[in-house]
Amino acid sequence: MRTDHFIRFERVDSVEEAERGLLARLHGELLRIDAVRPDVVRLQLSRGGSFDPKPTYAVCVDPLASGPEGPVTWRAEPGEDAWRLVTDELVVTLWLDPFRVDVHRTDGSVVLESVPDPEGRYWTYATLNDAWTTRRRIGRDDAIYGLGEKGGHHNRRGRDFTMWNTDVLNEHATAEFRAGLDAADPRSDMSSVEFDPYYVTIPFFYQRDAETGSAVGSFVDNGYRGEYEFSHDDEYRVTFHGGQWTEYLFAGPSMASILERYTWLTGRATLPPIWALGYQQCRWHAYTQADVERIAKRYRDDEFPCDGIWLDIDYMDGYRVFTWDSSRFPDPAGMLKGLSNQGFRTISIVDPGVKHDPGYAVYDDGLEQDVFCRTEGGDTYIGQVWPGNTAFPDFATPEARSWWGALNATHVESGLAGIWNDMNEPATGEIAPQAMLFDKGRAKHERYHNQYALLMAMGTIEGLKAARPEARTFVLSRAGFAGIQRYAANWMGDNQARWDHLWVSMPMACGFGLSGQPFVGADIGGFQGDTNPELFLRWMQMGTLTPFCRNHSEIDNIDQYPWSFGPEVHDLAREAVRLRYRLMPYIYSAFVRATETGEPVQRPLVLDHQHDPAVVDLDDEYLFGRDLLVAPVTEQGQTSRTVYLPEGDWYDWHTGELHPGGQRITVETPLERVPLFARAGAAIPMWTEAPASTDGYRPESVELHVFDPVVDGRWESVLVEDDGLTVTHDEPGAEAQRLTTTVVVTRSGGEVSVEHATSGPGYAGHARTRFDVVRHAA
Ligand code: NBV
Repeated sequence: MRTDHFIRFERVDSVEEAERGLLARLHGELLRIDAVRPDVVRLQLSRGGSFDPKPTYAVCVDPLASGPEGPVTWRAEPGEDAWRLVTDELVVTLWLDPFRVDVHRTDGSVVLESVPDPEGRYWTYATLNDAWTTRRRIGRDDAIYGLGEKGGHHNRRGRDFTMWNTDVLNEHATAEFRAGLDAADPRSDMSSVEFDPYYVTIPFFYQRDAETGSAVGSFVDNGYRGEYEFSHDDEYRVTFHGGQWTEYLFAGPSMASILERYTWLTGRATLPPIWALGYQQCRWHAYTQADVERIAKRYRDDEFPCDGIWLDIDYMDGYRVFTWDSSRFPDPAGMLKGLSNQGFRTISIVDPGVKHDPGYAVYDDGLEQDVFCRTEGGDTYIGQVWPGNTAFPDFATPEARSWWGALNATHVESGLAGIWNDMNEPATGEIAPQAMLFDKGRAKHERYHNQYALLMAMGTIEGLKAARPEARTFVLSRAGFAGIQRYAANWMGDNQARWDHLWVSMPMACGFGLSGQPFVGADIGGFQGDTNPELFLRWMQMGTLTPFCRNHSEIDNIDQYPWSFGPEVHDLAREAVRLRYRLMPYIYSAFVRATETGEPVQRPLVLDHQHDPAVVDLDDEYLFGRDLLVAPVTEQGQTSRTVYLPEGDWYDWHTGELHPGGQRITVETPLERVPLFARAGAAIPMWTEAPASTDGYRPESVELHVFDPVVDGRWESVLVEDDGLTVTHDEPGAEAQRLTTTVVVTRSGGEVSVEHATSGPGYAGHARTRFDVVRHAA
């Protein structure tokens, strides 16, 4: 029997060579260190003497199956003081007494170094009341990136973060956290851009060494509440309040390679339907069918491109999920058909909470099928959401996921194109969620809380695929966990109509992108509070150059349609949206790359320019795809701003002026445009015009905008074309129904040449007969 429940892992009792690495025994527990890929290792510590076979649903491959490089070569080196696990790229040192783990690259550079406590004792891991803590070395000027959706600057160094999916604007959900903070702490103000925690949890981060610019990565596969403390001078600490310690360490040194490995483990986004990349019209408002039809007609009359019309909670009958309010929507199928005839897709919100309402079919059936979460005493757990008392599907069970999938499948039979999942932190209003147990009452709430949205999206996707096996799926989720990119896009929840919230959506989107989720966007215009013409326009100009582009605002706000602010804003917003549509082939190809490599669509400059110290803290501009640099206007009345251009040469999109990189320049920001630059050497594919929507748009030609390089070299750009809607692009190998065009721009002895070659079997409906090469020269 244990007498001390504060377990300090102080000494290793024995070590042996195991299937893929080392197996050690210490303090009655097991420690496994496995070679996953040449530059990735996994550390696992047991509880109660055995390993948790599936800590979370984040990892979707067998980590011990071969990676893309083939079988990993490794060897175990026994020793007196330490055992070593050596791969082609890593050396893991397991020190026996005192126990600690250090990881180095084979060139001796540090990946992880354990840090002793103030008494000089190394525990590496310690558990107290089931909470694990580890301490490691960090340089004072090292940068930290990732952790998914977090507020504030994209370099997370100097701050502490909590991992607990939270309905940010719910004062009950945030009370405990806020109470623990000093009133002067910016994170105690729910409207602050540093508020923490947020809706999404992704326990994955990068540490960039200030001296060498090299990066390492860590992903802790644990869904319990956690804390990352990056505010200490020479060490960082990570704590998880339950579960086991399962961690993947990535040696880098490039951030791109770490991201490739991380998304190999947790999966990559599936290719979205092309309409999901168009402009989306959303608003929380008690619309009637006639209102919705009027808005759609207005977009078409105004020749304002738009692909998606969204329905928020008021389309339902008393907030009962999977119902329609028939007084306001007398003929949903007819409405959806009419919208679809005009080239619109319609997306409806579906919250997880099922109204506690005996007699309501979904509730009755859920009870009968036993798919709701229970309390310890066996009651159905009840929270408070829109419909009042609400039951929550137990998405930890496959039965509940399938049940939910089938409900979604029936729901979209009306003609809905996609599903919008809100309140899936899960948000339970005034009632704390902790009494909500999972897995038929067998699992504590804490084990699944952060995974709730991920599991919900899994169920939704299962249903959507069954309903329309040939179609790509689209789900937008507010909450999420590592791996959410496999099933859903994320929007950044309830932001505010404020300039600082416009700014923070950049580092937030980049944090998502670096954490495996490329399909993200903020509510354009700002959700909470009334926007104003200038803020709305500037947000549209930025939002149209982000992965997910949706105008959304809260009920009772002033109207926030593009036409709500007079003709000038209307025209300029339309110009911004038209540019997005003209760039669609480029944006689409960037998404294809994201699905293949994990490379984000919107990303901080540090990802592509990791060794440039000038971009380490730069987060008021970003790259959109590989070749466009966007520097939004983030302040009211701003008429110019400075822009840092990284290595390379950059063409001002609007004036054609060429600027060498590696310098900060000042550019004018008149109301009609935000600074946008194209990389010299790039070939940016564009449609020749902006269609009303992507629906049925099959142009005869695509323009290849070539930005002439001014130094000798070779540049490659890739365009992928397919039908944009079905899964035929995903057939194996050469069967994939798509066309891939590689454009090679070469400059040699001052001469620029452009060549392009297309391969692939094509796809149904392909109409392009030519490319028009448009040259941009200095
Ligand atoms: O469904 C209403 C809103 C929705 O518009 C918003 O986008 C979500 O983030 N929802 C939150 C619930 C109400 C929040 C105050």
